[in-house]
Amino acid sequence: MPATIASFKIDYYQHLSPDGRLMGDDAPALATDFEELRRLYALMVKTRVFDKKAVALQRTGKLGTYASCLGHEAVHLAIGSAMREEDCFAPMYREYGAQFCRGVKMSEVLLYWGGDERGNNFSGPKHDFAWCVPIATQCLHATGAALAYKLRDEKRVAVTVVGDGGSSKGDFLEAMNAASAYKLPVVFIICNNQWAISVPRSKQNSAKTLAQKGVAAGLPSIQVDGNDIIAARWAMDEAIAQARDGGGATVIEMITYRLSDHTTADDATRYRASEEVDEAWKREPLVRLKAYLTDQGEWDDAREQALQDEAAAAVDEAVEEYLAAGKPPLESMFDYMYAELPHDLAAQREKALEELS
Ligand SMILES: Cc1ncc(C[n+]2csc(CCOP(=O)(O)OP(=O)(O)O)c2C)c(N)n1
Repeated sequence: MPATIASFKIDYYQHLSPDGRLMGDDAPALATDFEELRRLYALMVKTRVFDKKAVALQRTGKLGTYASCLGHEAVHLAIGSAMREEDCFAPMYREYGAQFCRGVKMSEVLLYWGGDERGNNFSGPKHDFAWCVPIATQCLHATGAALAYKLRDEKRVAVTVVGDGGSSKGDFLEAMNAASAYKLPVVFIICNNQWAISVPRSKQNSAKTLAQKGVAAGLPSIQVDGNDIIAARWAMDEAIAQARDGGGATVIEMITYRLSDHTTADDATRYRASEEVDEAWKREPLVRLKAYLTDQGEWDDAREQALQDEAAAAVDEAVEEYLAAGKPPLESMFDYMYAELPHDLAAQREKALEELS
């Protein structure tokens, strides 16, 4: 009979039920920090209002292809609100809520999807990575940044997000392995929204959880209800504190649902049952937190209306700023890749400017 030399379990954390009730009696302190919960709710609402406007701009030809974050707001706000300014975020391409928390401007997100690289030159956290469209490569960037922090003896943490689909990529597995081997200050979030474009979670992997991929790398790994901001933020706080204190990396699989099309170039009705989407709307993060706050006497219709007005005004202002930005200078496409431009590109730059003048 074989001896068991290793076994593992994956814990699942949820504190707020879909109808906004606290479950169990072990909720973290955030559950009664109503000021912070209201702040997070406001940021989630602003992110959603922004998202809706961005889709509308694409539909009217004023924006390029856009990746909606509808339904992911609690995941993103948990990430952004748990990080410190000096930490480093390596996002994929739809974590706007996290980026807004870190000082990225709405107009910068619009510039990026409008095809203008100035949208990557964040006015907020200059040391954060730009959006990463190649799937999962950002995980290696985060591990690299974390290695630098460790070598320099800086108490900074790198945080990265990968999708359920992205968690199948070698880059993700290699990044976790290196983080484990060198005990690096990095947090890996798997944003499991159940779909990798048209491929459902059930066809991506037969493992019970995606979190257990972290177990193979030797990292503490958990699953969290990613539509429950209280659970998601608690998990982020714990993982970031551990990383900052020298305790190494954590993997958090956040369970959520992509309520939108993958991008504005996609039509999810072609591969996804409407019943599934209807069910997912019943678990979405904003209604859940609003119900909880209202039930606690910490939210009401007047506050909601004021917030919606404020969000609409902020988004309108960002759209105006974006539309007024004009074209970037021609030479900018040559200027930021190399410290010293190679001769052939220098010649192309000169010719381009000549032809334009
Ligand atoms: C290396 C690479 N391969 C393929 C693609 C095309 N692609 C873009 S998004 C996507 C699916 C990503 O799904 P997931 O990781 O679950 O993230 P989600 O967009 O659902 O949040 C694919 C395959 C890509 N961008 N990069």
